[in-house]
Amino acid sequence: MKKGNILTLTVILLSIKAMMLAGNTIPATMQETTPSTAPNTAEQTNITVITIKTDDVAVKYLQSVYTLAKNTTYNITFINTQTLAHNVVIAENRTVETEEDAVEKPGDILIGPSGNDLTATGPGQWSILWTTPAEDTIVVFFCSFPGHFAAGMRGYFKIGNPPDDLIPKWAQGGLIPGFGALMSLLVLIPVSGFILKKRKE
Ligand SMILES: [Cu+2]
Repeated sequence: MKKGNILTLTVILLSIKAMMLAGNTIPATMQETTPSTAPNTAEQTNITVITIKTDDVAVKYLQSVYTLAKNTTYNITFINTQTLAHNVVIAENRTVETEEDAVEKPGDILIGPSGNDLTATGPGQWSILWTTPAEDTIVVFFCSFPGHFAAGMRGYFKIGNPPDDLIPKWAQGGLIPGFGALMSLLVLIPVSGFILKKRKE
């Protein structure tokens, strides 16, 4: 075999090996994405379903921040997995900063039993269609059963690209984000130290 042919063969074999290796390194989670659309009726009209679910034990929702598009209709589905009664009140046109604010008011949207119904119990599932505001804003939602807002059963929809000062005070900054940044630094310092040490060697 000529030298040139051997070289070509080697290049081809190396390329095949590289392709195989590349194929193996794609994480399984990146190969498939599942769109979050409802079956049957909602899928026909292409309405996205936003699911707000209770924690299995704690008086809070599993997810508290959702980013939605402006002037778009969503299917908001509330799932209560607990025997304790809960609901979701969307306070579209007002701010909700305290437990006193966290009661049902005219203009609010109620999903599930009313917080004024003290005989209500869970579990259950309720859905409504809601069209988001046309401007960049924050809309708070909460559970209106007495004491549940204060316990942490609250969240907000980020509609479009709202300014940070619209975020309710109970959801701003505080200990947790600062703590997270500190932890990241503590992890990064030894790692960068190790890299620098390796480079010097
Ligand atoms: Cu509740």
